[in-house]
Amino acid sequence: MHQSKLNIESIRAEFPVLHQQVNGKPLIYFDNAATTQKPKSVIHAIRHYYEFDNANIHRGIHTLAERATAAFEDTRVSVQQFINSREKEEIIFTKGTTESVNLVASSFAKAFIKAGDEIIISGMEHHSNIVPWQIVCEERGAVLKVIPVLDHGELDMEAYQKLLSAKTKMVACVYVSNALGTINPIKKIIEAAHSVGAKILVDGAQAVAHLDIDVQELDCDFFAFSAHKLYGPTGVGILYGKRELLDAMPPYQSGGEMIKEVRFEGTTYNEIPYKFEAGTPNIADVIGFKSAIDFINNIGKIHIRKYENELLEHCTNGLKNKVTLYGTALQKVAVCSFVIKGMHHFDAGMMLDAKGIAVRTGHHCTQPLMERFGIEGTVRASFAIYNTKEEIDVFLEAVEKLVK
Ligand code: 7TS
Repeated sequence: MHQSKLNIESIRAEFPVLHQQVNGKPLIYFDNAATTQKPKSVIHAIRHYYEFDNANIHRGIHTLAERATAAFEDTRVSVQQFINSREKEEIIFTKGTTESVNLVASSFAKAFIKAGDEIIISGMEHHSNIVPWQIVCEERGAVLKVIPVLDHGELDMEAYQKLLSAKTKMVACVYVSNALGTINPIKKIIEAAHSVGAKILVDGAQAVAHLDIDVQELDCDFFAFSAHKLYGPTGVGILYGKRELLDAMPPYQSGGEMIKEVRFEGTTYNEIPYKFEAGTPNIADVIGFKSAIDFINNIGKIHIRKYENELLEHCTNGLKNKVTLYGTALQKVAVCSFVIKGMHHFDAGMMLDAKGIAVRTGHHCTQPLMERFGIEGTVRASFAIYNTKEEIDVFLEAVEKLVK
């Protein structure tokens, strides 16, 4: 579909938050990699649940409990279809990518990682895909290896091949970098991990809103993401895992819901996914998430990708000769990360905010990556389906003034 065929104005009309002034200027929201805004359908679904269906799930036989349970489980099926997992039981609700990674790190490690084993991560991971593995290594005497990052913000695939060995038990790698926008060759990374018998966790937090995801086609062992980065609510995350692994892994948290039978002599655990869903979950927001998936499906990822690529190209061309861009890989999502010569990124962020423009500044929870480039942080503009070229023009003019 050509840009003119996507009706961006009617898409924008779905997002109440966009229609306001900030510091006396129309809001320009370019912090979508941190979290996206929510369409009315998501807000309404959450509100509807609290106004009509609020009840705890999986345990009551009364009507409200049945309605709440059905809506909650409907989202699981939507997610299953959205990422094409074989079974809906392979979809586990967590509170975000961070919790999904922690679940795997903690539980997979207990079952499968021993002293001397090696875990590989990349040099462009978000802290949430670094620190849990550092803790695993400390606790189990395993060794952490890191795939280096090349100058354009791409992974050094030759170096990755050399890091892999029979000792590698887990590769945990980001699909799309939040700080640079790089789309990593994840299929090759997965195949290489499997060729030495390692398992692989893909951090899909920045990928799902922009790229088609088919976990069976990718053949990844685990895939983690957060609802709030794809027009859904905060406090909901997904962990996809292959059944045979999830079945073999011990519970991550324990309490209600995750048990089959509790006796003081010993407890048996529930089947997946419930084994990994202890306690009352974030029912309202899980239900709201289904509307976010519907929103994306109604537009179509292919159209989203195409339109966002136009925004990326427009912004990159405008910034190219004015600032230092970080992340110039050939394959990118719509993220522009840059530094203005002689100006601290925080100051740039504050001056842009004064013009109603919301960008992220700092290290983006990727301190080792910033260190790799010898910087403390960047200014990051990241785009979503409701952004426009006109907004980018206002932004470019503001950046131009800062450069001068
Ligand atoms: N992995 C990646 C690649 C991310 O971009 C983020 C969040 C996370 C993991 C953690 O997700 P959470 O939902 O559990 O917090 N990234 C960002 C960001 O770039 N700016 O704010 C949050």
